[in-house]
Amino acid sequence: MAKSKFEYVRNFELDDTCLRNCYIVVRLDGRNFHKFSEQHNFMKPNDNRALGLMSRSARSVMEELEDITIAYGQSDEFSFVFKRSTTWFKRRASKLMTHVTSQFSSSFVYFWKEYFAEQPLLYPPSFDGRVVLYPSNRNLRDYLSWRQADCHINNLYNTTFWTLVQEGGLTTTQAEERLSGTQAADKNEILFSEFNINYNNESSMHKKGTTLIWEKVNETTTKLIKRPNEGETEVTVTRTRKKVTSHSCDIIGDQFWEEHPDILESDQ
Ligand code: DGT
Ligand code: MG
Ligand code: MG
Ligand code: MG
Ligand code: MG
Repeated sequence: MAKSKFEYVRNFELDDTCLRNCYIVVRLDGRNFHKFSEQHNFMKPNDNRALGLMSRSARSVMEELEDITIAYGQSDEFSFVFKRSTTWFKRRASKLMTHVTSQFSSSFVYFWKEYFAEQPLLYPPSFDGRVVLYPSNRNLRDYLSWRQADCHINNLYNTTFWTLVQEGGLTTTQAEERLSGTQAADKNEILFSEFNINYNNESSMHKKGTTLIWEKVNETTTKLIKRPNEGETEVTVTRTRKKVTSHSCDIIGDQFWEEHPDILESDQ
């Protein structure tokens, strides 16, 4: 087919192919969720409807897009890890990033009612996205550890802050002053000695965030089978299916990775 004289504009497109052998991580984060959470009456410090909707949307990303082996989310962010050997969309960063963020955003709106029943969605939310490449298993694990450590630090702060306000009667300014310069041990101590709260017993989803992976699960169904001269008989059929499963566990230590050896591909 003859080319038009306009065809040359294609050459203005930049190559953004992700380096081979690297894990491709796409992290998205809610735009201005400080305001979004206030306007939609999120519970403080953690709103289980919002966290549930984030995870539901992340599951939709994993189910609809190719080659995502693990996703980790907390607060208004989610990270998606493409396997290091993926060739999906020729590893083009912009394609991978925009597919993840748009699939996530549309799912967030699509499933809103399932999680927020009586709370209407007041305006269309949006999420930013970025791509980061990690060349080794150690780097990838350190990335995920960084996000989980961030979750822990923020949750301990927010839990103590809102306990001081909601149960201790402090203003938000007073609570901020009270916590300025405190270490983790100080916050644990405030919760325990002043409010009889053992931080260890707080919800693991709030402390650890949410990790989504693919796992084989057995599904048993019953089927009606017609046999000649016997009429219909009911048989049970078990098949294994890969499903996205959700975990609120430590992913910094080795145990999680030893229990799920398929997530990482070997370093070469
Ligand atoms: P950005 O990301 O630069 O556009 O701005 P923000 O406002 O989204 O800031 P970010 O992402 O650093 O912080 C997340 C905000 O979302 C933070 O203000 C707290 C809020 N948020 C996230 N999850 C919850 C929740 O479960 N409950 C409440 N009350 N707020 C939440
Ligand atoms: Mg931010
Ligand atoms: Mg945000
Ligand atoms: Mg955030
Ligand atoms: Mg098209």
